[in-house]
Amino acid sequence: MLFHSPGSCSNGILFLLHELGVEHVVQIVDVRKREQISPHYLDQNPKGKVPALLLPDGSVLTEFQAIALWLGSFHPERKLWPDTSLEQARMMEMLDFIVGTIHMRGFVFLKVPGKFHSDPDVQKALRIHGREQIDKGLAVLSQVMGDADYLLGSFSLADAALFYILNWAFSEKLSVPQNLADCHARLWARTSIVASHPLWG
Ligand SMILES: N[C@@H](CCC(=O)N[C@@H](CS)C(=O)NCC(=O)O)C(=O)O
Repeated sequence: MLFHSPGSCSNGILFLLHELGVEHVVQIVDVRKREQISPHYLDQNPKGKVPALLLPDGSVLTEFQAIALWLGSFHPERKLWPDTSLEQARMMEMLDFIVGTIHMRGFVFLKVPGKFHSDPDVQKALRIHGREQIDKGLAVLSQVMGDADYLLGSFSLADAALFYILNWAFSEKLSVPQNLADCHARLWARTSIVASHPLWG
């Protein structure tokens, strides 16, 4: 079972579940309604974040990169998790950059500066800082991707992370390098869920 908030980073994990054809149930934990801090959810996931995956053994797996890696291992023939240690390191490097830097140091400041400070001037400064991190981050991703169809050449776990941050970039009306925008359209074309579906938010 996926604990999911439509429109959040758990969109990337929802995307992967569909991409890999992994049977799953979605439990909505709407962060816009603060459902992530309900005692019931905190009982399952004391971190109070989504995404989280309830595994068949009853344990809960958290953190985007860890969940993506675990799902990728379901279908070794798809080679979503590469064979060599250098390629694996490159994959982690990319996932960590997207989640740890572009999401956590960019979009969090741009979208929810009120989490950090109540002063409107400080919030404005945080938004500017977040925006700079995102612009720099997207430029790096664009350079890494170059002329390829997907971030690391062929489709990989890193594209699931790219998917959710580009959803945010477009909903925030940011400018997105053309090769990333083209990749985003390719990713949408892979999923069976239409963009307007309430699960995407
Ligand atoms: N490091 C976590 C970050 C997850 C995260 O920040 N999720 C956001 C939604 S995009 C959330 O649950 N926010 C609720 C909150 O911070 O209270 C991961 O990689 O999964």
